[in-house]
Amino acid sequence: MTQLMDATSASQFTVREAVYELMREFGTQKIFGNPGSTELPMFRDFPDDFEYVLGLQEAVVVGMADGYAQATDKASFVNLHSAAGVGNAMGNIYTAFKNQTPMVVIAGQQSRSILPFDPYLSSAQPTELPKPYVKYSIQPARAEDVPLAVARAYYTAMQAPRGPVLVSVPVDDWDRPAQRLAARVVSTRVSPDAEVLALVGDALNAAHRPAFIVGASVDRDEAWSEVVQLTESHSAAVYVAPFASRCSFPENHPLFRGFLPASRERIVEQLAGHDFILMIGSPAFIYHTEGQGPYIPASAQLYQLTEDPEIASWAPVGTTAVGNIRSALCGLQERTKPNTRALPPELPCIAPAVATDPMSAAYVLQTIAQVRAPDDIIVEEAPSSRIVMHSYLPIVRPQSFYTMASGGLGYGMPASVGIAMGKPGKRVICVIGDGSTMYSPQALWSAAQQKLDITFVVINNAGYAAMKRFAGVFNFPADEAIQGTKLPGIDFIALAKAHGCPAIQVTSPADLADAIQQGLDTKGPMLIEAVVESGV
Ligand SMILES: Cc1ncc(C[n+]2csc(CCOP(=O)(O)OP(=O)(O)O)c2C)c(N)n1
Repeated sequence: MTQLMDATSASQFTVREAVYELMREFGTQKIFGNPGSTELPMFRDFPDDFEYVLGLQEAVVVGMADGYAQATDKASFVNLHSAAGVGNAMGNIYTAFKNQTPMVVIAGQQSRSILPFDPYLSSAQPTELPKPYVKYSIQPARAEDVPLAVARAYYTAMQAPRGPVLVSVPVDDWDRPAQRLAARVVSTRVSPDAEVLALVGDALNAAHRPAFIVGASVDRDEAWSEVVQLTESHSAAVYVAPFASRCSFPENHPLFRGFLPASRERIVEQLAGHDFILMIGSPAFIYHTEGQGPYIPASAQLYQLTEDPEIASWAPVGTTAVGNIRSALCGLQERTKPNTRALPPELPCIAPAVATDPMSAAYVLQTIAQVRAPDDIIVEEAPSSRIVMHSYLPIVRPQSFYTMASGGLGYGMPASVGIAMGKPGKRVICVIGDGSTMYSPQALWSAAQQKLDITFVVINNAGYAAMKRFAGVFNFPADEAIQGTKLPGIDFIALAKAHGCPAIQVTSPADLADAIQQGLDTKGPMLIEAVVESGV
C-alpha cells in the first residue's frame, strides 16, 4: 500500500502520490481505464482504497465513466493509453461533451526524453487530439506541474457547463517528486442575472398560453420539483426538448404534452397557439434535418434558461438567462402572479400495443413498463424505438432516464454499467437495439465482473431500422434496400455468455414478461434478446 506523507513532508511526495491524494480529497477513488505501457508507473503501489475499473475497449471505459459521473454528480477519472486509446474513446468523449458530463481523462504519453524521436505509442499532439470535444486539455511543461494540471482539469470539468477534460502525462513523470496539493472549494454554479430573469418572469405572468420545453439540465440540476411547481402555478403545457438525454418532467403529469421532434417546421407546428415559450435547460433547438421558415410560431416569444453561454449565444431568437437552472426556476416562482388560465388541451389517448407474432417494439416497451418498478432506471439506445418508447414506456421519476445527447452509438451499454455502479441498490434496464449492442458489447463483461443488477433488453429487429426510416427524409422510395443496414447472423445469447452474462432469447410475446421479470429478479446482469418484426 502507498504510504502517503503528511503535509509537513510534502516535498517527498511523488507525482503519483500527489495525484492520488488529490483524487481522495475530491472524493473520487475509482479510475475507469484500459492501461498500456505508457501508464504502468501510474499504478505502482496502487492504493488499497482505490479501484481500477477495467473496460475491455476504450469506448466502454469512457461510457462507463460517463454513466458513473452522471449517477454520482461528480467528475469521474479515466485512464487511456496514449493516442491509440484516446482514438478508440473519441466517440464517447464526444458524447460526454454533448452530455455535459464532467470527466478527467488522464492519457498516457511516452517519456519526455524520447519524444523528439516520435517513439512507439506516443501521441504527437496530445492536447489537440481530443479537440474540440474537451473543455480543456494540457500536457504539463514539467513533471511537478502534473498535480496542478489535474486539479485545474477537475475544476474546469465541474464548472457549468460541465464536460470532459484531458491531461496528457509522460510516463516518466509519475515517479518524480511533487508538492502535495490540497483540494480547494471552487464554486461551480453561477446565478442568472436578476434583470434578465425579471424580463422572463414578467413575460410569463403576461402570457395567455405558456409552453415550457424541458431539457436534460433540469434533471442534472435536480430541479424536478421546481419545474413541476412552476408548471402548475402557470398551467403551462410541458414538452420535452428534441433528443433530451435525461427526463426532466413526469411524463404522466396532467400538464405533460409530449415530445418535440428535431425538425424546425414540425416544432413550429406542434407549438402552434402558444404565445410564450420557455426553454428550460435545453438548446433552442437541436435539429436533425434541414428546415426552413420561422423557428417558433409567429404568435410566440421565445425565452430560454441555460447554464451554457455557448448555447445561449447561438439561439436564433429570444431572450436568454444564463445560470443555474434550479436558481432560475426558483427566481421565476418568486415572481409568479396568480392567474386564471385554462388548462391546455389534453393529449389523445394511445391504444395499447397488442401481442403479435413476431412482436412489435411497442409491445416490448409496454411490457417493460408493466414489469418495471417506477424507480428502476431506464437507459435507452434503440434509435427507431425511441419515439415508440415515448408512448409506451413513460418515465415518471427523477434520475431514472439516461441516453446520449450526441447521437453517437456505443454509449448505452457501458453507461448502464457506470450508472449501476454509481447508484447501488437501483435496478437498471438498458433498452438497446441489436445494432447499437454491437458498438461496445464488452460492457457485458464489465457488468458481469462488477455483478451489477442490469437487465439488457436487446430489441432485435435484424438491422439498422432507423437508417431505413431516415432514408425517407432523402426521398428514397419505401421499397429501396438501403446499403449496410441488414444485420443477419448475430448470436446475442452466445455473445452475452462469452462475456460471462446469462441470456435468454424471447420470440413469443407470451414469454416476454416472465423473461424480463427474471432479468430484474436475477442478481447480476442478464441479457434478454427480444426478437421483433424486422425493421429493414
Ligand atoms: C457511432 C455511430 N455510428 C453510426 C450511426 C448511424 N446510425 C444511427 S441509428 C443506426 C442504427 C442503429 O441500429 P439499432 O441499434 O439496431 O436500432 P434500430 O435503428 O434498429 O432501432 C445507425 C447505424 C450513429 N448514430 N453512431
